[in-house]
Amino acid sequence: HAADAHRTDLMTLTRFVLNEQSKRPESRGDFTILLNHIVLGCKFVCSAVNKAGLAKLIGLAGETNVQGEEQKKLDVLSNEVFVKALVSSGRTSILVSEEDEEAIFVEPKLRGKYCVVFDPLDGSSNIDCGVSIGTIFGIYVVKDGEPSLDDVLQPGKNMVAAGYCMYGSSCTLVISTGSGAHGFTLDPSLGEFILTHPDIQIPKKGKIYSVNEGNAKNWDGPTAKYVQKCKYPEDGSSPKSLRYIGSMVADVHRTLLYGGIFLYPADKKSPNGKLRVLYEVFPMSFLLEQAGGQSFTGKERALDLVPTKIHERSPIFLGSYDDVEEIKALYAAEGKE
Ligand code: P6P
Repeated sequence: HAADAHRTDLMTLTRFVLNEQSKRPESRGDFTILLNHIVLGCKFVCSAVNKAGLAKLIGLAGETNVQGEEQKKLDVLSNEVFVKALVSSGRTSILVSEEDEEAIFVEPKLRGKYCVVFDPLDGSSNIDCGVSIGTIFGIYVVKDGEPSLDDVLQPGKNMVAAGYCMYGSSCTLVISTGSGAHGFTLDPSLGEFILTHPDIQIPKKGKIYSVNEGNAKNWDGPTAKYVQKCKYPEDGSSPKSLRYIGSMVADVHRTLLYGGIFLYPADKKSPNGKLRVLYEVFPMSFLLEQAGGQSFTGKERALDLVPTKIHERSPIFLGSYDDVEEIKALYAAEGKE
């Protein structure tokens, strides 16, 4: 029966990526090995995050435990796990982590052809109240010669893969290697990520806007006008709903599946917005474009931006194609004023 076939024909993330890579004659399995190490990190963090509450109770994870040892905070612990997993994969040359001020250059004997930029635990301030948080990553191929920061200061369109893992009611990993965005859910009994959302397509237009309204006082004209239109539509359509979790992975995941727009605009306090280009804006923009949506910085297509610093920030407007078109038109009109 079809149902049985579905139940027994488990499409794991590893199988899925091997299938994808087998279409590329030049691939030698390096990417699959790299991805397996990223997935190992995600499984570790998933387990640690799920225990965080209990750990707090019994004095682990960021507290002093029964032996009186200062336990590492989850974001520090997660960062160490990802750095160690990526270095030991032997497939990376440069790592950029939200947790490390400087880029990490892998020692020559362990170098590989990829650079990974990542936020090991984005939104970690939400851990204590149980709100979903996540890991976000993007992957570049190093240029020839000695690894240098130029290998990671590339526009997002040069990424060969990007993804996030959300630690929520279930552990969901969404990834793209350039042929669509695909969602996998961790089956804890198997310890495998199973394909549950093949080829995600974001609705062309959505009914939800997602922004921190608390910053409204500091918004520029186009953003203020756009949010006003969401709340008081001029064309007689019904107002959009506001959904803002304050954890980028959760807000973007909902946007990807339900449609709508996620905004972290510039404001007078932060002229470049808050979110980081390399390991928040680029990976999420890559995924949204692969799902048929788009991502805009207020000036240009987000993936065209060329970063000059590894922790650079940028405003971001991402989501359903038609919704982002509306805010692009408002910025274009401002440009003409
Ligand atoms: P605000 C979490 O701290 C984070 O980096 C993103 O995950 C989230 O989208 C954003 O900041 C929330 O920022 O200023 O609205 O609290």
